[in-house]
Amino acid sequence: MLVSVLRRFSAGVPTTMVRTGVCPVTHRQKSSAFRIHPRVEEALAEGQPIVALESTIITHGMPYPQNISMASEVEEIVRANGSVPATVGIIKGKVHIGLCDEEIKFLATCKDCVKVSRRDLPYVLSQGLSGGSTVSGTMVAAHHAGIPIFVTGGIGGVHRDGENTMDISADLTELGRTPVAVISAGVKSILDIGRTLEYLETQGVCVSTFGDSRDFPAFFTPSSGFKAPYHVRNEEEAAQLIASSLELRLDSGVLISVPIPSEYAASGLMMEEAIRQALEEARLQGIVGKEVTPFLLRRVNEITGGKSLDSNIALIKNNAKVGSRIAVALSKIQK
Ligand code: PSU
Ligand code: MN
Repeated sequence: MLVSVLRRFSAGVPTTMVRTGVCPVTHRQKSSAFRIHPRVEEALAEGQPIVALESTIITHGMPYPQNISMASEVEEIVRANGSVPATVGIIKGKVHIGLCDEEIKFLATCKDCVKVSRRDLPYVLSQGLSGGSTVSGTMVAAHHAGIPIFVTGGIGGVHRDGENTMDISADLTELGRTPVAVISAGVKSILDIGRTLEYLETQGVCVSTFGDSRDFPAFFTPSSGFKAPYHVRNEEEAAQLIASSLELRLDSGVLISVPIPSEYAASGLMMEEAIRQALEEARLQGIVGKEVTPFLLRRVNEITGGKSLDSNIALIKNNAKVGSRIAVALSKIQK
């Protein structure tokens, strides 16, 4: 207690008064590549539950203004369910862990923001650029700060035809090398879901669904036709799974897939048709590399007349609720 009080005073910021939404007057860390928001620092020092959130979803995954309202609503849901939100993003060459409202607005409206995965971090920092962190970039930051839980919508995976193009998201290798638990709604069917699960197995990632079924979710729809190896029935079981992974010091991540609530699920057939068309357009236009996922997300949303975006937002909010409760359960185990 005394230590944390002293820490607060030495930071020069009365951190109990601020929430992550408020811009800090100062950060304690002056020289490192990272900037941890005082509210997140306080939560870390006191062992409060924290949920990391990504920002490529803000910069590249959703259009303005839905991206900004989604980002602040998701933070609010995390708070309402007992955890401190820590949205990660890169602002002028620093990796921020915990963004204030102004910084989220900056990312939501910037035109030249970079999509930042692990491999992009050194360049973006050296050039003082700004960007949204992907699942892999966010895991690097969460691990640096010591945040074991991270909520997103969907992770990247093995792309369709990936066995020829070798287009396999860095999210999968990150899950294999970084001990952070990722709560997502499974893998989008723009990807090859079967090969994605195979690749996660190769990487040693413990994959589990959340709920009574082992049906691996396909983002917009609650099941993909593939099974996860395991399922956890509730937040406590999920927290126990994460605690065991940390205890083992495996240095690899855990993937917990939460199916989209059925009332928000999109028609699988409609999504499949939109995805088929978007994939064909990407091929004809020669879209490759890191542009593929943002292109497909945008086109699928346009083709479905915004229906995919509605489902996308609903499932992220649901993941935020579940993830925040898992973080609360984990912090009780760790006390
Ligand atoms: N899936 C979504 N929305 C997203 C992404 C994936 O439904 O915004 C983003 C995430 O940040 C993810 C990244 O980490 O795309 C994966 O990109 P790539 O396929 O290029 O690895
Ligand atoms: Mn790729």
